[in-house]
This record gives sequence, C-alpha cells and structure tokens, in this order.
Amino acid sequence: MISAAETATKAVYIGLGSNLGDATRNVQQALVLLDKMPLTRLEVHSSLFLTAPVEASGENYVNAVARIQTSLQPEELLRELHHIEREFGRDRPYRNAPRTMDLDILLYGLQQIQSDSLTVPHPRLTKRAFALIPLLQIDPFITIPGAGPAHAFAADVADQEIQRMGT
Ligand code: A4P
Ligand code: MG
Repeated sequence: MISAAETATKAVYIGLGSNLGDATRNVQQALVLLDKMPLTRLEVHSSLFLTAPVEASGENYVNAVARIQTSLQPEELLRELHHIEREFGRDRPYRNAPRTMDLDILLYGLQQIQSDSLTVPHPRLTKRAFALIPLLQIDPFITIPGAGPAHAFAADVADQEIQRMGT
C-alpha cells in the first residue's frame, strides 16, 4: 500500500522465479505479497511463463516480471524481497539451486547501482529470456540504463525455451 502523501516513487521491475513446490501458485502468491510491501504498489505484471532452467538444474521454472511503484530505497527493497522469499521457505544451499521463490531487482528507475549486495540493472537481464521476454511483454519500449533498448537483446535469447502459460 502506498499513501497519498508518498510522491517520490520509482518504477521498479522485479523478476519472479520458482521451480520447487507448486511453482505457479508460488508466483501468484508472491505477486500479492509484492503489493503488500510497505510504501509499494503493484502496477502491472506479465503473464506467467514456463521456462527451461538456464545454468541451473531441477524442474522447469515458472517466471514472471512485475512493475511496482515504490518509495523504498534499493537496499530496503532488497530486504523486503528477502523477507518474502523466506515466507516461501527459501533456503540457499548453493548458487542457482532449485528454489521456491527468487525475487530479483531487474531495474530500479533509471539508477545504476553497484554495491556489495546489489547490482542494478540485473547483470544477467539481457542474457536471459525468462527475465527479458516478460519485461518486454509489459513494456516493449523500455530502455535498460547502460545497455540500451531491451528489445535489441531479444534475438540473443531466442534459443532459450520459454512458453507463455494460460494462467
Ligand atoms: N544481488 C545482487 N544484485 C541483485 C539484484 N539486482 N536483485 C545479490 C536481487 N539480488 C541481487 O541472490 C544472491 C545475492 O545477490 C542476494 O543476496 C543479493 O545481495 P540469491 O537470490 O540468493 O542467489 P541466486 O538467485 O541463486 O543467484 P543469482 O545470482 O540471483 O542468480 P540468477 O541470475 O537470479 O539466476 N532459469 C530459469 N528458467 N528461471 C529462473 O528464474 N534463475 C536462476 C538464478 C538460474 N536459472 C534460471 C532461473
Ligand atoms: Mg536471485
């Protein structure tokens, strides 16, 4: 929820992914929880997509991208996202392990961030169909700060398996 007094909001894009448990339900529930974060409102989300694991093992993933409006600062937002991941019982046994819920900050307004805990735009956004294609579905003409128009990268990921779901 965002109060009427809150004006300094940023458009932020969140990538959602799940390939453990009921992945479709996990993504749908996470979308609801994004809207409930403090100082935040969910504006729009992409379709859900079924995607083959990229540099990862396990079941196919369900992925989506959401655009939120938020007054949370990037580090605060990351904490809130980790909090939601924990609600799904996410643990981190090793990098790219199957997960009940992964929430990544793909874009935070036009900001470029490089810190110990955050790299934004997400460094693999342009290389992964599971993030790029849902992003383009909701904002076909979006520009990635430091990289250029997102649609220019679609051809690079055309060989990755991704299928829009009926849900
Ligand atoms: N971190 C740095 N930048 C960011 C950011 N922009 N957003 C740090 C979120 N977190 C960011 O993340 C590890 C740390 O990254 C965080 O604590 C934060 O400080 P993590 O979620 O614990 O680790 P991870 O997800 O295993 O690693 P990573 O690097 O996020 O992996 P990716 O690139 O997200 O890839 N295939 C399909 N089909 N669908 C998927 O969703 N996901 C991955 C994970 C691999 N293959 C996949 C999918
Ligand atoms: Mg992640």
